[in-house]
Amino acid sequence: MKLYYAPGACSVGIHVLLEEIGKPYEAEAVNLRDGAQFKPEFTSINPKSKVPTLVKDDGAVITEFPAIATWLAASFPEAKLLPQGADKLAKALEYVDYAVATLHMQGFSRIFRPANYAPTESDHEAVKAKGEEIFSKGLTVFDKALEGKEYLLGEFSFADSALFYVSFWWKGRLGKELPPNVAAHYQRMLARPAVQRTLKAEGLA
Ligand SMILES: N[C@@H](CCC(=O)N[C@@H](CS)C(=O)NCC(=O)O)C(=O)O
Repeated sequence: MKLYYAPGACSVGIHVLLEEIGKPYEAEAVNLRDGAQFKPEFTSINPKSKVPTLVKDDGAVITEFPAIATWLAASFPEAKLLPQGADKLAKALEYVDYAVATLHMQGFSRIFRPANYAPTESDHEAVKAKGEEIFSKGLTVFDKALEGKEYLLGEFSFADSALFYVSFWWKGRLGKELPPNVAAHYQRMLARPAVQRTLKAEGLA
């Protein structure tokens, strides 16, 4: 397997899952700042120009965080990343989709790329504020989901890697406070050897 990632990007969540699984894999950094994601070397693998991108051992390519995370969890059952039963699996996918499609794509994208939402610079602060509002509301939902639990499904699962990367962005990159249960979850994640290895490998430790 080969993971294309960018240090500290959402791909960090997939990197964590690969470390949790512990099977051999390659990891190649894509320099998003230099636009490497738009160059033919990368678009020939993922024409969407996005990380994470996973190339399987048979050469097939998987894109989109929820798809990669689900495939990894389902393909390596011994790592116990896949919640058992339809109800728990649906819940895990619900959490992953909320982290990726709402907190990341709707919230964080506004905070980091306000120009994509408003061409006029004087509107950018309002766009960022909207992004923070979406992100904060999302964290509140996760905080409630974590009540009385160590991990989102009780036991650690692939869903936790999605909450980890958005928590990392909020706390680790923006320096903002996480609500209490999410903060405790973030600390629990940081204590996991797989997370520590990932952060070190991405130069973020
Ligand atoms: N919906 C995608 C989002 C992936 C995504 O937005 N990745 C960002 C990094 S966090 C990226 O590759 N950005 C490069 C760009 O937009 O040029 C997924 O679930 O994987």
